[in-house]
Amino acid sequence: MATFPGVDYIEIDSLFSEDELMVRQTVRDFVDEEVLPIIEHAHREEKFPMHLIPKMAEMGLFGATIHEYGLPGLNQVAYGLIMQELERGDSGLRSFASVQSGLVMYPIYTYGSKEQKDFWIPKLASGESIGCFGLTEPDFGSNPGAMRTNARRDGDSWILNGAKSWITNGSIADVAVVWAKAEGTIRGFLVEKGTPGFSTALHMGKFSLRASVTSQLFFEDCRIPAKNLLPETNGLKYPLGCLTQARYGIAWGALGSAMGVFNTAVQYSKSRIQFGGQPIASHQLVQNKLAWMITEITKGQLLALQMGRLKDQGKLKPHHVSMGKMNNVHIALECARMARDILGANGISDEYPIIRHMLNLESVKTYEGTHDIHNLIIGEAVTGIPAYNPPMSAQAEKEASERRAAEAAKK
Ligand code: TGC
Ligand code: FAD
Repeated sequence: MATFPGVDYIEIDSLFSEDELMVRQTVRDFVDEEVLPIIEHAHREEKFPMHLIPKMAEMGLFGATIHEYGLPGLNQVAYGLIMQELERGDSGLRSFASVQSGLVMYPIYTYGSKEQKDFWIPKLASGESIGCFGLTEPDFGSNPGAMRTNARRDGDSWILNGAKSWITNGSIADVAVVWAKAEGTIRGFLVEKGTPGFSTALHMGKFSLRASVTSQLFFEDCRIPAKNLLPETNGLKYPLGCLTQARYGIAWGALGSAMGVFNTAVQYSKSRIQFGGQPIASHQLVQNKLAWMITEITKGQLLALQMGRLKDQGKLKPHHVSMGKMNNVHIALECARMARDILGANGISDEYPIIRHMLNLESVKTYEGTHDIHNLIIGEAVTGIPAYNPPMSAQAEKEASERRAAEAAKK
């Protein structure tokens, strides 16, 4: 298997430290040697490659930026490069690491009690335990603030009721970080596998992120010990704070997919001969696509790198991260579509990685805030005007009210 050469058009590598490059190389080798040979099969079979978890843990890929508990304490750029290389393997692999690190270890480490941290951080870092993050609900995706899942205090416990949907790792998780309205405010709970009243069901039939487990979570009078409440959480900004971590990782990760498909398209176009012996790479229309791809990848790299440097200085704002997530996923998806085109019929075969990346990126465009929600976040930063919930016209208000009345009558 040939080693991935990377994509570096304007010597961006000179902006990384030796340590950052070393981390990248370690994960790059892992992906070349252990992920690429098995990922098509995992994708076909709709299975997450569980056997890779111990190796990823051994490399320090879970909670890599944490300085305590014997973890590597890497800077944010090195963390981003890890995400980039993992996603070059498969978005599902990066998703697993994003959720474990950014959406489970981060809230426990940042908002948890000392007991919660001491118990869970080592287990999650070693891969002995797997975590998931439950925010989205069947009726509340882009607008999680309106969630229905609720928790009521009962003596030394909280009683949890509700449902979460589209939860990465949901059915394989040992601990779920679940967000619920607890007596009026949104709080985080650690729900352990096997807790009576807690069940899960797989979302089957996905044509995207097939090598990733996605589940629904159900809570029916589920009794959670009070010690499992994340004590520092008190409002929507706490789950949104976790999303900032994961979105940052996606901004880097999407570049990995883009680099993977670009590299495949260059190689293929140089060896594919049509019309009189010329490789298709010699045609201007094909070169135009490759030029667009490498230009956008290069701009995306600079955006991700600047975000990382700002994050290390404590200056990165959520609306900066929105630009990175939105732009880099968008260009990665466009690169995948162009690469698919360049490969002709072979572009739709999983003998090549392109169609898999292309389908995966459709999910990545939607999760962690859709492309359009990030547009609105940037729009709010620029204008100071939130446009998520514009006032309805009198006619639309009347129709919505009639719809609600009809639904209520049906029930
Ligand atoms: P809004 O009033 O704007 O904000 C409420 C409070 O939160 C603060 N805040 C943030 N804090 C930290 N990080 C962020 N990214 C933040 N965004 C907002 C904000 O300052 C405010 O603080 P305070 O002190 O005033 O209370 O809230 P809103 O209800 O109007 O919503 C705004 C909106 C639409 C941007 C937000 O709801 C949103 O981001 N929606 C998208 C939902 C989303 O991204 N869901 C992702 C679910 S997890 C997932 O997809 C995992 S995929 C994992 C994988 O497999 O990789
Ligand atoms: P909706 O919110 O219904 O949006 C539908 C469309 O309407 C989108 O195009 C959206 O941009 C648009 N829209 C919505 N509101 C507005 C508005 N105000 N203005 C303009 N357009 C708007 N969630 C978790 O909590 N944890 C997970 O681990 C997790 N993993 C996931 C894994 C996968 C594979 C997928 C596909 C999703 C996952 N999600 C997870 C859920 C994901 O975060 C949501 O799907 C996402 O937030 C969008 O919500 P929705 O699907 O309900 O779409």
